[in-house]
Amino acid sequence: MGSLGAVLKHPDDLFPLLKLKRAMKHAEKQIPPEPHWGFCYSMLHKVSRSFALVIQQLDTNLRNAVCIFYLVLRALDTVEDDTSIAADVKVPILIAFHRHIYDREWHFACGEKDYKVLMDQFHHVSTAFLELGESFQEAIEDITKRMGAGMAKFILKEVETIDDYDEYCHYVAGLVGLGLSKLFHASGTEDLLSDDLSNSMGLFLQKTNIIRDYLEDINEIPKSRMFWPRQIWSKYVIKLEDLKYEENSEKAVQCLNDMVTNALMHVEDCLIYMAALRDPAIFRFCAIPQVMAIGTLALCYNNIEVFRGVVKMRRGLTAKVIDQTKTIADVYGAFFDFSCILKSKVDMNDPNAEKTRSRLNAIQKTCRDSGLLNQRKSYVVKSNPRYNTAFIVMLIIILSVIFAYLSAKRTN
Ligand code: D61
Ligand code: MG
Repeated sequence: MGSLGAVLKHPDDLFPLLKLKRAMKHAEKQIPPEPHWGFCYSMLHKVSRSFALVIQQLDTNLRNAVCIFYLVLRALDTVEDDTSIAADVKVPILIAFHRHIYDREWHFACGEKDYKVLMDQFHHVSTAFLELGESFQEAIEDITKRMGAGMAKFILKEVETIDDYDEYCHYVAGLVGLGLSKLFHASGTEDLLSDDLSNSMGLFLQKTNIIRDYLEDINEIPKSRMFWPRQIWSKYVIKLEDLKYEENSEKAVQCLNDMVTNALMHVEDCLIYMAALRDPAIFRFCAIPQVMAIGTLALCYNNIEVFRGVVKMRRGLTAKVIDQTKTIADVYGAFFDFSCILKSKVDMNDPNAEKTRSRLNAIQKTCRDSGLLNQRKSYVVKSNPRYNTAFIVMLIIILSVIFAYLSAKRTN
Protein backbone atom coordinates (compact mmCIF):
# COMPACT_ATOMS: atom_id res chain seq x y z
CA MET A 1 0.00 0.00 0.00
CA GLY A 2 1.61 3.31 -1.11
CA SER A 3 2.62 5.86 1.50
CA LEU A 4 -0.47 8.03 0.66
CA GLY A 5 -2.71 5.01 1.18
CA ALA A 6 -0.98 4.25 4.50
CA VAL A 7 -1.43 7.87 5.66
CA LEU A 8 -5.13 7.86 4.69
CA LYS A 9 -5.50 4.63 6.71
CA HIS A 10 -3.46 6.12 9.60
CA PRO A 11 -3.93 9.92 9.36
CA ASP A 12 -2.19 10.53 12.70
CA ASP A 13 1.05 9.26 11.07
CA LEU A 14 1.25 12.37 8.88
CA PHE A 15 2.78 14.94 11.24
CA PRO A 16 5.31 12.52 12.78
CA LEU A 17 6.30 11.54 9.19
CA LEU A 18 6.80 15.19 8.22
CA LYS A 19 8.82 15.79 11.42
CA LEU A 20 10.96 12.69 10.69
CA LYS A 21 11.63 13.86 7.13
CA ARG A 22 12.70 17.28 8.43
CA ALA A 23 14.89 15.73 11.17
CA MET A 24 16.64 13.49 8.60
CA LYS A 25 17.30 16.49 6.33
CA HIS A 26 18.60 18.50 9.29
CA ALA A 27 20.86 15.62 10.39
CA GLU A 28 22.31 15.28 6.90
CA LYS A 29 23.23 18.97 6.94
CA GLN A 30 25.19 18.50 10.19
CA ILE A 31 28.06 16.73 8.34
CA PRO A 32 31.42 18.07 9.74
CA PRO A 33 33.80 19.84 7.22
CA GLU A 34 36.95 17.75 7.93
CA PRO A 35 37.17 15.09 5.15
CA HIS A 36 37.51 12.08 7.48
CA TRP A 37 34.66 13.16 9.81
CA GLY A 38 32.61 14.11 6.73
CA PHE A 39 33.15 10.60 5.36
CA CYS A 40 32.26 8.98 8.70
CA TYR A 41 28.94 10.82 9.18
CA SER A 42 27.82 10.49 5.55
CA MET A 43 28.69 6.77 5.71
CA LEU A 44 26.77 6.43 9.00
CA HIS A 45 23.64 7.76 7.27
CA LYS A 46 24.15 5.34 4.38
CA VAL A 47 24.78 2.11 6.31
CA SER A 48 22.38 2.61 9.23
CA ARG A 49 19.17 4.57 8.72
CA SER A 50 17.76 3.42 12.07
CA PHE A 51 20.74 4.30 14.27
CA ALA A 52 22.01 7.36 12.35
CA LEU A 53 19.17 9.61 13.52
CA VAL A 54 19.33 8.58 17.20
CA ILE A 55 23.17 8.89 17.19
CA GLN A 56 22.92 12.37 15.63
CA GLN A 57 20.89 13.70 18.59
CA LEU A 58 23.66 12.84 21.11
CA ASP A 59 25.99 15.59 22.46
CA THR A 60 29.04 16.23 20.24
CA ASN A 61 31.71 14.50 22.33
CA LEU A 62 29.72 11.29 22.80
CA ARG A 63 28.25 11.48 19.28
CA ASN A 64 31.66 11.26 17.62
CA ALA A 65 32.68 8.30 19.82
CA VAL A 66 29.40 6.41 19.17
CA CYS A 67 29.62 7.18 15.42
CA ILE A 68 33.13 5.66 15.21
CA PHE A 69 32.15 2.77 17.50
CA TYR A 70 29.31 2.02 15.05
CA LEU A 71 31.46 2.21 11.90
CA VAL A 72 34.31 0.10 13.35
CA LEU A 73 31.87 -2.67 14.36
CA ARG A 74 29.91 -2.37 11.12
CA ALA A 75 33.18 -2.90 9.20
CA LEU A 76 34.01 -5.92 11.38
CA ASP A 77 30.49 -7.27 10.73
CA THR A 78 30.89 -6.71 6.99
CA VAL A 79 33.83 -9.15 7.05
CA GLU A 80 31.76 -11.62 9.13
CA ASP A 81 28.67 -11.33 6.90
CA ASP A 82 30.49 -11.72 3.56
CA THR A 83 29.79 -15.42 2.92
CA SER A 84 32.10 -15.39 -0.15
CA ILE A 85 35.23 -15.10 2.04
CA ALA A 86 36.80 -18.47 2.98
CA ALA A 87 36.95 -19.25 6.74
CA ASP A 88 40.78 -19.51 6.81
CA VAL A 89 40.99 -15.94 5.39
CA LYS A 90 38.10 -14.53 7.46
CA VAL A 91 38.95 -15.88 10.94
CA PRO A 92 42.43 -14.23 11.29
CA ILE A 93 41.01 -10.87 10.14
CA LEU A 94 38.16 -11.01 12.67
CA ILE A 95 40.61 -11.85 15.50
CA ALA A 96 43.15 -9.13 14.57
CA PHE A 97 40.60 -6.43 13.66
CA HIS A 98 41.06 -4.62 17.02
CA ARG A 99 44.67 -3.91 15.99
CA HIS A 100 43.81 -2.78 12.44
CA ILE A 101 41.75 0.19 13.68
CA TYR A 102 45.03 1.87 14.77
CA ASP A 103 46.62 1.40 11.30
CA ARG A 104 45.63 4.03 8.70
CA GLU A 105 47.16 1.88 5.92
CA TRP A 106 45.02 -1.19 6.66
CA HIS A 107 42.27 -2.07 4.15
CA PHE A 108 40.41 -5.28 3.24
CA ALA A 109 38.06 -5.30 0.23
CA CYS A 110 34.76 -7.11 0.92
CA GLY A 111 30.97 -6.51 1.25
CA GLU A 112 28.69 -4.80 -1.24
CA LYS A 113 27.47 -1.29 -2.10
CA ASP A 114 27.94 1.20 0.78
CA TYR A 115 29.52 -1.50 2.97
CA LYS A 116 32.22 -1.96 0.30
CA VAL A 117 32.87 1.82 0.27
CA LEU A 118 33.22 1.72 4.07
CA MET A 119 35.87 -1.03 3.72
CA ASP A 120 37.70 0.60 0.78
CA GLN A 121 38.00 3.95 2.60
CA PHE A 122 38.39 2.57 6.11
CA HIS A 123 41.43 4.84 6.67
CA HIS A 124 39.00 7.73 7.30
CA VAL A 125 37.51 5.74 10.20
CA SER A 126 40.97 4.93 11.65
CA THR A 127 41.99 8.61 11.36
CA ALA A 128 38.88 9.73 13.24
CA PHE A 129 39.28 6.90 15.79
CA LEU A 130 42.81 8.08 16.61
CA GLU A 131 41.42 11.57 17.35
CA LEU A 132 39.06 10.27 20.06
CA GLY A 133 39.85 10.58 23.77
CA GLU A 134 41.95 7.81 25.41
CA SER A 135 39.03 6.28 27.40
CA PHE A 136 36.81 6.16 24.30
CA GLN A 137 39.58 4.44 22.27
CA GLU A 138 40.17 1.86 25.02
CA ALA A 139 36.45 0.96 25.27
CA ILE A 140 36.08 0.64 21.48
CA GLU A 141 39.22 -1.48 21.09
CA ASP A 142 38.27 -3.79 23.98
CA ILE A 143 34.79 -4.49 22.55
CA THR A 144 36.14 -4.89 18.98
CA LYS A 145 38.63 -7.48 20.24
CA ARG A 146 35.97 -9.50 22.12
CA MET A 147 33.42 -9.31 19.28
CA GLY A 148 35.97 -10.34 16.65
CA ALA A 149 37.03 -13.36 18.73
CA GLY A 150 33.37 -14.32 19.31
CA MET A 151 32.46 -13.99 15.64
CA ALA A 152 35.51 -16.10 14.71
CA LYS A 153 34.37 -18.86 17.09
CA PHE A 154 30.94 -19.06 15.40
CA ILE A 155 32.38 -19.05 11.87
CA LEU A 156 33.40 -22.64 12.62
CA LYS A 157 30.54 -23.50 15.01
CA GLU A 158 26.74 -23.84 14.46
CA VAL A 159 24.17 -22.26 16.81
CA GLU A 160 22.91 -25.54 18.37
CA THR A 161 21.59 -24.84 21.89
CA ILE A 162 19.76 -21.83 23.33
CA ASP A 163 22.95 -21.14 25.31
CA ASP A 164 24.87 -21.00 21.97
CA TYR A 165 22.18 -18.60 20.70
CA ASP A 166 22.57 -16.32 23.75
CA GLU A 167 26.36 -16.55 23.45
CA TYR A 168 26.34 -15.60 19.73
CA CYS A 169 23.94 -12.70 20.36
CA HIS A 170 26.21 -11.59 23.25
CA TYR A 171 29.21 -11.40 20.90
CA VAL A 172 27.48 -9.46 18.08
CA ALA A 173 25.08 -7.24 20.08
CA GLY A 174 25.37 -7.76 23.86
CA LEU A 175 28.96 -6.47 23.70
CA VAL A 176 27.70 -3.34 21.90
CA GLY A 177 25.52 -2.69 24.95
CA LEU A 178 28.51 -3.18 27.29
CA GLY A 179 30.59 -0.83 25.12
CA LEU A 180 27.91 1.86 25.02
CA SER A 181 27.53 1.78 28.82
CA LYS A 182 31.31 2.35 29.05
CA LEU A 183 31.15 5.27 26.55
CA PHE A 184 28.18 6.83 28.43
CA HIS A 185 30.18 6.57 31.68
CA ALA A 186 33.39 7.85 30.08
CA SER A 187 31.46 10.88 28.81
CA GLY A 188 30.65 11.68 32.46
CA THR A 189 26.85 11.71 32.11
CA GLU A 190 25.82 8.25 33.35
CA ASP A 191 26.86 5.84 36.10
CA LEU A 192 28.40 2.62 34.69
CA LEU A 193 25.38 0.29 34.20
CA SER A 194 25.83 -3.45 34.84
CA ASP A 195 27.10 -5.82 32.13
CA ASP A 196 24.00 -8.05 32.50
CA LEU A 197 21.53 -5.24 31.91
CA SER A 198 23.67 -3.82 29.06
CA ASN A 199 23.89 -7.30 27.53
CA SER A 200 20.09 -7.73 27.61
CA MET A 201 19.66 -4.44 25.69
CA GLY A 202 21.71 -5.95 22.86
CA LEU A 203 20.15 -9.42 22.98
CA PHE A 204 16.61 -8.03 22.70
CA LEU A 205 17.55 -6.02 19.58
CA GLN A 206 19.60 -8.80 17.95
CA LYS A 207 17.04 -11.56 18.59
CA THR A 208 14.30 -9.35 17.08
CA ASN A 209 16.48 -8.89 13.98
CA ILE A 210 17.26 -12.63 13.72
CA ILE A 211 13.53 -13.49 13.96
CA ARG A 212 12.44 -10.79 11.43
CA ASP A 213 15.24 -11.60 8.92
CA TYR A 214 14.69 -15.41 8.85
CA LEU A 215 13.87 -15.60 5.12
CA GLU A 216 16.52 -13.10 3.97
CA ASP A 217 19.18 -14.98 5.99
CA ILE A 218 18.18 -18.53 4.93
CA ASN A 219 18.13 -17.44 1.25
CA GLU A 220 21.55 -15.70 1.50
CA ILE A 221 23.83 -16.44 -1.51
CA PRO A 222 26.26 -18.24 -1.78
CA LYS A 223 25.70 -19.71 1.76
CA SER A 224 22.65 -19.57 4.11
CA ARG A 225 23.01 -17.60 7.36
CA MET A 226 21.45 -19.65 10.19
CA PHE A 227 21.08 -18.17 13.69
CA TRP A 228 17.87 -19.85 14.94
CA PRO A 229 19.01 -22.44 17.58
CA ARG A 230 18.51 -26.11 16.61
CA GLN A 231 17.26 -26.77 20.19
CA ILE A 232 14.14 -24.73 19.29
CA TRP A 233 13.48 -25.40 15.56
CA SER A 234 14.18 -29.16 15.76
CA LYS A 235 10.95 -29.45 17.80
CA TYR A 236 9.02 -28.44 14.65
CA VAL A 237 10.97 -29.45 11.51
CA ILE A 238 13.86 -31.64 10.32
CA LYS A 239 15.89 -28.85 8.70
CA LEU A 240 15.79 -25.10 9.47
CA GLU A 241 15.03 -24.25 5.83
CA ASP A 242 11.86 -26.44 5.98
CA LEU A 243 10.13 -23.58 7.82
CA LYS A 244 9.82 -21.63 4.56
CA TYR A 245 7.79 -24.28 2.69
CA GLU A 246 4.01 -23.89 2.38
CA GLU A 247 3.25 -27.38 3.67
CA ASN A 248 5.02 -26.61 6.98
CA SER A 249 3.13 -23.32 7.65
CA GLU A 250 1.45 -24.39 10.90
CA LYS A 251 4.72 -25.79 12.36
CA ALA A 252 6.60 -22.72 11.10
CA VAL A 253 4.29 -20.29 12.93
CA GLN A 254 4.51 -22.37 16.13
CA CYS A 255 8.33 -22.25 15.88
CA LEU A 256 8.20 -18.48 15.24
CA ASN A 257 6.00 -17.99 18.32
CA ASP A 258 8.51 -20.03 20.35
CA MET A 259 11.36 -17.75 19.18
CA VAL A 260 9.37 -14.58 20.00
CA THR A 261 8.53 -15.97 23.46
CA ASN A 262 12.26 -16.58 24.04
CA ALA A 263 13.13 -12.97 23.09
CA LEU A 264 10.53 -11.58 25.55
CA MET A 265 12.71 -12.87 28.43
CA HIS A 266 15.02 -9.84 28.06
CA VAL A 267 12.35 -7.14 28.37
CA GLU A 268 12.47 -6.80 32.18
CA ASP A 269 16.24 -6.06 32.13
CA CYS A 270 15.81 -3.57 29.27
CA LEU A 271 13.12 -1.63 31.19
CA ILE A 272 15.37 -1.51 34.30
CA TYR A 273 18.33 -0.32 32.15
CA MET A 274 16.31 2.47 30.50
CA ALA A 275 14.74 3.57 33.82
CA ALA A 276 18.27 4.09 35.21
CA LEU A 277 19.38 6.52 32.48
CA ARG A 278 19.56 10.21 33.41
CA ASP A 279 20.54 12.08 30.23
CA PRO A 280 17.49 12.75 27.93
CA ALA A 281 19.50 12.41 24.67
CA ILE A 282 21.14 9.14 25.80
CA PHE A 283 17.70 7.95 26.95
CA ARG A 284 16.14 8.54 23.53
CA PHE A 285 19.17 6.94 21.82
CA CYS A 286 18.64 3.76 23.89
CA ALA A 287 14.82 3.74 24.07
CA ILE A 288 13.81 4.30 20.43
CA PRO A 289 15.48 1.08 19.09
CA GLN A 290 13.92 -0.87 22.02
CA VAL A 291 10.39 0.38 21.28
CA MET A 292 10.94 -0.41 17.60
CA ALA A 293 11.96 -3.94 18.63
CA ILE A 294 8.87 -4.70 20.78
CA GLY A 295 6.72 -3.23 17.98
CA THR A 296 8.45 -5.49 15.44
CA LEU A 297 7.99 -8.58 17.67
CA ALA A 298 4.27 -7.76 18.03
CA LEU A 299 4.12 -7.61 14.22
CA CYS A 300 6.04 -10.87 13.69
CA TYR A 301 4.22 -12.95 16.34
CA ASN A 302 1.83 -15.53 14.81
CA ASN A 303 2.50 -13.96 11.36
CA ILE A 304 3.14 -16.39 8.46
CA GLU A 305 4.42 -13.42 6.38
CA VAL A 306 7.77 -13.77 8.21
CA PHE A 307 8.28 -16.88 6.01
CA ARG A 308 7.06 -15.17 2.85
CA GLY A 309 9.00 -11.87 2.89
CA VAL A 310 10.55 -9.33 5.31
CA VAL A 311 7.99 -7.98 7.80
CA LYS A 312 8.65 -4.31 8.71
CA MET A 313 6.84 -1.70 10.86
CA ARG A 314 5.13 0.87 8.59
CA ARG A 315 7.11 4.10 8.20
CA GLY A 316 4.32 6.13 9.81
CA LEU A 317 4.47 4.02 12.99
CA THR A 318 8.28 4.28 13.02
CA ALA A 319 7.91 8.07 12.79
CA LYS A 320 5.42 8.03 15.68
CA VAL A 321 7.78 5.93 17.82
CA ILE A 322 10.66 8.37 17.16
CA ASP A 323 8.37 11.36 17.79
CA GLN A 324 6.70 10.04 20.93
CA THR A 325 9.57 8.31 22.79
CA LYS A 326 10.92 10.95 25.15
CA THR A 327 10.43 9.71 28.74
CA ILE A 328 10.34 6.43 30.65
CA ALA A 329 6.52 6.85 30.86
CA ASP A 330 6.41 6.73 27.03
CA VAL A 331 8.50 3.51 27.12
CA TYR A 332 6.29 1.80 29.74
CA GLY A 333 3.30 2.90 27.65
CA ALA A 334 4.69 1.52 24.41
CA PHE A 335 5.76 -1.83 25.93
CA PHE A 336 2.31 -2.11 27.58
CA ASP A 337 0.48 -1.35 24.31
CA PHE A 338 2.55 -3.65 22.12
CA SER A 339 2.23 -6.41 24.75
CA CYS A 340 -1.55 -5.99 24.50
CA ILE A 341 -1.36 -6.34 20.72
CA LEU A 342 0.87 -9.44 21.07
CA LYS A 343 -1.43 -10.98 23.71
CA SER A 344 -4.48 -10.44 21.47
CA LYS A 345 -2.75 -12.64 18.86
CA VAL A 346 -2.02 -15.60 21.21
CA ASP A 347 -3.95 -18.65 20.00
CA MET A 348 -4.62 -21.01 22.94
CA ASN A 349 -3.81 -23.99 20.67
CA ASP A 350 -0.25 -22.70 20.27
CA PRO A 351 2.13 -25.07 22.18
CA ASN A 352 3.76 -22.09 23.96
CA ALA A 353 0.56 -20.08 24.60
CA GLU A 354 0.80 -20.37 28.40
CA LYS A 355 4.50 -19.36 28.51
CA THR A 356 3.89 -16.47 26.09
CA ARG A 357 0.93 -15.17 28.13
CA SER A 358 2.78 -15.40 31.44
CA ARG A 359 5.76 -13.43 30.04
CA LEU A 360 3.39 -10.77 28.65
CA ASN A 361 1.54 -10.58 31.98
CA ALA A 362 4.87 -10.00 33.75
CA ILE A 363 5.79 -7.20 31.30
CA GLN A 364 2.37 -5.53 31.67
CA LYS A 365 2.57 -5.79 35.49
CA THR A 366 5.99 -4.03 35.48
CA CYS A 367 4.56 -1.28 33.24
CA ARG A 368 1.45 -0.88 35.43
CA ASP A 369 3.50 -0.91 38.68
CA SER A 370 5.50 2.04 37.31
CA GLY A 371 2.36 4.11 37.97
CA LEU A 372 3.18 6.09 34.82
CA LEU A 373 0.81 4.46 32.34
CA ASN A 374 -1.81 7.18 32.28
CA GLN A 375 0.71 9.90 31.32
CA ARG A 376 1.09 8.94 27.69
CA LYS A 377 -0.31 8.80 24.19
CA SER A 378 -1.28 5.30 23.02
CA TYR A 379 -0.06 3.22 20.08
CA VAL A 380 -3.19 1.04 20.01
CA VAL A 381 -6.14 3.34 20.79
CA LYS A 382 -7.41 4.29 17.33
CA SER A 383 -7.50 8.07 16.83
CA ASN A 384 -11.11 9.32 16.92
CA PRO A 385 -13.05 8.86 13.65
CA ARG A 386 -14.38 12.44 13.76
CA TYR A 387 -10.75 13.57 13.49
CA ASN A 388 -10.16 11.25 10.50
CA THR A 389 -13.09 12.57 8.43
CA ALA A 390 -12.18 16.16 9.21
CA PHE A 391 -8.63 15.33 8.16
CA ILE A 392 -9.71 13.68 4.89
CA VAL A 393 -12.04 16.59 4.03
CA MET A 394 -9.20 19.02 4.72
CA LEU A 395 -6.89 16.96 2.48
CA ILE A 396 -9.41 16.93 -0.38
CA ILE A 397 -9.91 20.73 -0.09
CA ILE A 398 -6.13 21.34 -0.13
CA LEU A 399 -5.68 18.99 -3.12
CA SER A 400 -8.55 20.58 -5.07
CA VAL A 401 -7.17 24.11 -4.40
CA ILE A 402 -3.73 23.01 -5.63
CA PHE A 403 -5.36 21.33 -8.63
CA ALA A 404 -7.47 24.41 -9.48
CA TYR A 405 -4.40 26.65 -9.11
CA LEU A 406 -2.27 24.42 -11.39
CA SER A 407 -4.95 24.05 -14.06
CA ALA A 408 -5.61 27.86 -13.92
CA LYS A 409 -1.83 28.48 -14.42
CA ARG A 410 -1.77 25.99 -17.39
CA THR A 411 -4.66 27.69 -19.27
CA ASN A 412 -3.09 31.20 -18.86
C1 D61 B 1 21.58 0.94 23.57
C2 D61 B 1 21.44 1.52 22.33
C3 D61 B 1 21.79 0.80 21.17
C4 D61 B 1 22.26 -0.50 21.26
C5 D61 B 1 22.38 -1.08 22.50
C6 D61 B 1 22.03 -0.34 23.65
C7 D61 B 1 22.84 -2.38 22.58
C8 D61 B 1 23.19 -3.08 21.43
C9 D61 B 1 23.08 -2.52 20.21
C10 D61 B 1 22.63 -1.24 20.10
C11 D61 B 1 23.46 -3.32 18.99
C12 D61 B 1 22.20 -3.89 18.36
C13 D61 B 1 22.50 -4.66 17.13
C14 D61 B 1 21.18 -5.00 16.45
C15 D61 B 1 21.31 -4.98 14.99
N1 D61 B 1 22.16 -6.11 14.54
C16 D61 B 1 23.24 -5.91 13.78
O1 D61 B 1 23.61 -4.82 13.42
C17 D61 B 1 24.00 -7.19 13.45
O2 D61 B 1 25.40 -6.91 13.41
C18 D61 B 1 25.96 -6.98 14.71
C19 D61 B 1 27.44 -6.74 14.66
C20 D61 B 1 27.76 -5.31 14.41
C21 D61 B 1 27.10 -4.37 15.42
C22 D61 B 1 27.11 -3.01 14.86
C23 D61 B 1 26.43 -1.97 15.72
C24 D61 B 1 25.04 -1.86 15.70
C25 D61 B 1 24.43 -0.84 16.42
C26 D61 B 1 25.20 0.07 17.16
C27 D61 B 1 26.59 -0.06 17.16
C28 D61 B 1 27.21 -1.10 16.43
C29 D61 B 1 27.35 0.87 17.86
C30 D61 B 1 26.74 1.92 18.54
C31 D61 B 1 25.37 2.04 18.52
C32 D61 B 1 24.60 1.14 17.85
C33 D61 B 1 23.50 -7.71 12.09
O3 D61 B 1 23.90 -6.80 11.09
C34 D61 B 1 22.88 -6.62 10.16
C35 D61 B 1 23.50 -5.87 9.04
O4 D61 B 1 24.55 -6.30 8.59
O5 D61 B 1 22.88 -4.86 8.68
C36 D61 B 1 24.16 -9.06 11.87
O6 D61 B 1 25.01 -9.17 10.97
O7 D61 B 1 23.78 -9.99 12.60
MG1 MG C 1 26.83 -10.20 11.18
